[in-house]
Amino acid sequence: MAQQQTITLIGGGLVGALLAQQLAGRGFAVEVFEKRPDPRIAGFVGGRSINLALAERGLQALREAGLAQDVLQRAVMMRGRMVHTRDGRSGLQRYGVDDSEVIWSVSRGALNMLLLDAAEAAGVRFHFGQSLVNADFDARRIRLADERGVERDLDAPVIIGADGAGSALRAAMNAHTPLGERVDALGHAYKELEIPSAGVLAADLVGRSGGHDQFALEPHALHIWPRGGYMCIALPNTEGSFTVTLFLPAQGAHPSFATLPDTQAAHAFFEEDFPDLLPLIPDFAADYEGHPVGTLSTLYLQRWHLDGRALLVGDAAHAIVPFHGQGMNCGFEDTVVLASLLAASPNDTADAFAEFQRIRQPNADAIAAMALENYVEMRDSVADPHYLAKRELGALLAERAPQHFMARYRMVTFTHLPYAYAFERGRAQDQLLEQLLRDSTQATSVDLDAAVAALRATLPPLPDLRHG
Ligand code: FAD
Ligand code: 8R5
Repeated sequence: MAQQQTITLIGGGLVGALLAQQLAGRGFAVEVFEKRPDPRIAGFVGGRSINLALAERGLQALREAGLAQDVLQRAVMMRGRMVHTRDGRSGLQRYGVDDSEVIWSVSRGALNMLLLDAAEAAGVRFHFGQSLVNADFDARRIRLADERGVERDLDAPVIIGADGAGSALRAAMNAHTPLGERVDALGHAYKELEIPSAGVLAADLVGRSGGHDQFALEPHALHIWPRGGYMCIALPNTEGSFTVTLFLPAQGAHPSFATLPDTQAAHAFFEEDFPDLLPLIPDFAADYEGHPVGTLSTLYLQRWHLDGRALLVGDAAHAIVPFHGQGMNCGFEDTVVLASLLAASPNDTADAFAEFQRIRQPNADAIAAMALENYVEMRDSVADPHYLAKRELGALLAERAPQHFMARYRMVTFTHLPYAYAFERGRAQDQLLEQLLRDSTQATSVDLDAAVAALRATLPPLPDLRHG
């Protein structure tokens, strides 16, 4: 690069901060405008400990940025799903074959601050409390507002929007050239509640919950209370607390958020449906009343960029429902692809942006679809005998013919195979499992030699999974 090319990034959240670090490392001058104040000074907005599941795709991006070890040090390993049934029993369904295939619970605030430090160390300049208001793509200028609402205009020849699901840059781009935007509301919403560390809970509860010293529940698992049309989940935090999320229809017949308008109704509902979970949430009423109801939708765009002038990445381009725990992971994977495309053609951003969309959009569409499907799986199929038989047969096939069978969840969560490949291969494998289980209701009564032969005859071997 003869002259250092400037890239203006909108949003210093998870994807913006990681992308900024990678672009600065490749020689770009990166200016980031972030609406919120610097969380390292102001404390993370929201204050509550909110955690996210980090899986292999996100971890690989962090490895390439040299940050994986730092992040893992503060993460809690989750080996599988701990399913809590209505009868009060619980059992662990491992996500992978062993402890090399686990996911990690990380604090959003801590992760964001670590990424900001790393980006700054790489030379990125952050401007906090600066919100994008509008953009003039023909004049190549952006309009920003500070925290008092005072506006100013700035030159910005190349703009990347990492400003999240409600992206202001997307709105500005769409006003210039329609992006073909479609937002599919799920119709379900969520509310976060907190299980404090066991030290804070009453001693009798600690005794009853099995005596994990600091944790009120098994810490090394993602907990699910599936209840058919809805569910609760809980992810562990490093300090021994858990963040619980209730997922429920927004409107309609009981139970929905509409039929649980106040804490009394919600408390009665938990007593009925989550009796083992309720005693672990001592501030139930305050949490339920104080925390907002979050909405869930999938965002589809026909266009992610305006030639070489502006591009959307992360949630701004492809927000998805949370049920595969892949929103951040997918956004982190975006940053690796984009940074390498831009490094390869720093002076032809139009080409890099077009190529980015060409590579990433089919994969974003695939994870959007799989995330929707995983809600059904989490909230009810985990208790369905046919589903369990398929899962068991799949595990047997994976053991016997690892080159030919890998559960879709494992492809998504523990490999770098493109999401679109995992989606397609998962469908083909599922068809075969359905066929094999047509005549027998139990995995153990299937002739495994014949099943493996059928598998080898119908499907090509999986790609080489050793990652470079
Ligand atoms: P964001 O993280 O939303 O960052 C956008 C940034 O842009 C913010 O800092 C915002 O302040 C800033 N901004 C917004 N508007 C403007 C503006 N006008 N001007 C300037 N700046 C602006 N994903 C997973 O992979 N695993 C999980 O377990 C998981 N759990 C989740 C739990 C919750 C409660 C939620 C809400 C999401 C979860 N996700 C998870 C999804 C994940 O959070 C997102 O996919 C990820 O944060 C996307 O990163 P982003 O940088 O694109 O957007
Ligand atoms: N996001 C997750 C999974 C898959 C778990 C499994 C699911 C909360 C708002 Cl709902 C959900 C998963 O199939 O056993 N891995 O990671 C994270 C999830 O929800 C996050 C915490 C969430 C948005 C609220």
